[in-house]
Amino acid sequence: MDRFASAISIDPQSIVLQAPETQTEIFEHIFDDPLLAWSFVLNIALAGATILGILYLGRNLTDPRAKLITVSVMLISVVSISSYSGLTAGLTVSFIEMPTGHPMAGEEVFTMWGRYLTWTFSTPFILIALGLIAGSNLTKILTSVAFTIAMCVTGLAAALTTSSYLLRWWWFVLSSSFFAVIVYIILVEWTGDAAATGTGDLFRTLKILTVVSWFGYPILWALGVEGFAVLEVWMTSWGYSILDIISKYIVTVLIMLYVAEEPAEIITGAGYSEARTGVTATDD
Ligand code: RET
Repeated sequence: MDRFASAISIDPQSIVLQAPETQTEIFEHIFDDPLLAWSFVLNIALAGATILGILYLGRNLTDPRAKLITVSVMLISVVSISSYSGLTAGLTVSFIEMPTGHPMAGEEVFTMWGRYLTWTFSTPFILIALGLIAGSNLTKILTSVAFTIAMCVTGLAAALTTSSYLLRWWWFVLSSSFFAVIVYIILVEWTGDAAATGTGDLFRTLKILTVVSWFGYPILWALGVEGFAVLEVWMTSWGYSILDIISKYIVTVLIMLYVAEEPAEIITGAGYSEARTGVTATDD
């Protein structure tokens, strides 16, 4: 034992033995649980298939705005395939010791924190695509993007806080209040914008799929190991994976089937997009 360790009477060996699991051990843990592993691998396959589908459906696009929507939906799956690769590799998951008060206090809990991190990059592209379909303006689109980033980062903080059970839930409340802003923008602002743009029918379907599936995420967080620990890890993981299928791939396919036709509403609709309007020449 060296002088420092003996002074505080810790056996250096025990420190080594209690060190966090290595990435290889986490990787093996994931593949020892086929249900968990499959919830990741299925999404890698679906994200890849969605990217190929977008390339196919978007192959003849000429309008720059239709292309912008296409790039936006493609980035959702680009982030997703990377996110699930990180989870599968054991790179973005950890065992985290829960604080006093948590139902699994003192235990090491398997946390897929990479999900919350990567939602920070995927959800903005979902909202940009939805806002563009609704024909909304830059202010509302950027507001929704800023709030979704805030929601995901505070969600990540909720998952990673180990000092206090109360603070975990405080982050959850903060994140939920940012989520409320997004729901308001989708349900009120963009619903009105879409009606004016002429994309109301498609937007109604996208809105229902989005709002219903997005509400599932905080519910799973609260019921899963991060929150009340009512659900097992593989159940939470499949829950998130299924929500991802609805909120990302199904929404993407619906958007692409519409955009591929380059309908007038999304490329030229009258009075439709302040975001699209550049500097207008004045008559003088
Ligand atoms: C958290 C926990 C804290 C409270 C709230 C949450 C909401 C998460 C949402 C996630 C949506 C993710 C999507 C991902 C697609 O790639 C962070 C779970 C409100 C709404 C659509």
